[in-house]
Amino acid sequence: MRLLPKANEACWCGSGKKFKRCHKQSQAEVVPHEISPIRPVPDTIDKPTWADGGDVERWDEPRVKSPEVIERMRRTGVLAADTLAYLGTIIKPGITTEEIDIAVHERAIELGSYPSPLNYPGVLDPFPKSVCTSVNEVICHGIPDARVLQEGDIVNCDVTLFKEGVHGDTNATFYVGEVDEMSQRLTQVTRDCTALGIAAAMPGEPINEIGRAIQTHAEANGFGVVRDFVGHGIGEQFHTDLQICHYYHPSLTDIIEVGMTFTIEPMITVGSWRSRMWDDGWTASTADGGRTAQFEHTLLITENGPQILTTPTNTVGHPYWDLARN
Ligand code: HM4
Ligand code: CO
Ligand code: CO
Repeated sequence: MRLLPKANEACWCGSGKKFKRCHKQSQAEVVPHEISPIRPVPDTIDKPTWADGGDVERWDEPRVKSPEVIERMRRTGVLAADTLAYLGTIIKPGITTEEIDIAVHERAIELGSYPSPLNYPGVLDPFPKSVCTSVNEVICHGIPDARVLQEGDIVNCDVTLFKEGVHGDTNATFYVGEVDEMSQRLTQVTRDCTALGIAAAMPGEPINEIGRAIQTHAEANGFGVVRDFVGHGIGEQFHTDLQICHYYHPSLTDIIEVGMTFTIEPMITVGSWRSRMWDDGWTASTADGGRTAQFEHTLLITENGPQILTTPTNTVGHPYWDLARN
């Protein structure tokens, strides 16, 4: 199913104009801008191994967490969620992605936490900023830079904080001013995919039920599911070996257990789900330049089902992804 018209076909919005004379113009590709120098973190903050140039330490962390680790993860999860919720109040046309980074960096420190992405090793260079900001066709891991957000853009902000020896990871896609109907539909379907994936994370079920629920809803709406990036186990490590695919993968039959903590973070596309990497070694965009959206939560599996650990302080009981309607 193809959702976008060809350049000379009528625009999807019903204006009667050709697509290329109408909404295609809001599809100018995102290009790299200047990246400012790395911001320091005071010595009073507890840091992960990579903060000062060390490697990511990988070890055989238990998938089922102790009650004591879970309590720490609850506290860090709320701080990450509060930081993301705050971003929802400052994202407007005219702000740069670097200003979003400054907000996260300063908040993280105020909260006594380390912004986990900062200096995280990659295939080329370490990630140079404190948050990922992914605009329009950028799928994930966009680096905050001098680009000014334009009316009609969508931007995903992915916040991970490290405090008390554990990480909390959450993201949301925000509208920059008013956005076109297709972007609204994409964002709403992605939010629903995240909710359906979370609802499928029941103890005793195979882990691939999560991706099945997400893929079914995305494809029923004519959208694609990114394959190249997955959800992950999380705890004392930012990313453990546990992978959560957002599409149905028949061989991933590990059973979801009470006490597991992992993220669900589907990336949904208007067009092709295939990705391309920018020369910076981090920024992943859609291969066809179509828009993409994402939402993420850190979850704890309980006897009764999934619990969201990345719920902000003052909106308990409200689905967190509603925050993206700013
Ligand atoms: S690095 N966000 N995310 N994301 N990494 C900076 C910001 C980042 C990731 C990531 C989703 C799944 C897995 C990973 C990962 C190793 C292999 C080093 C553990 O990096 O698994 O990294
Ligand atoms: Co994240
Ligand atoms: Co994540």
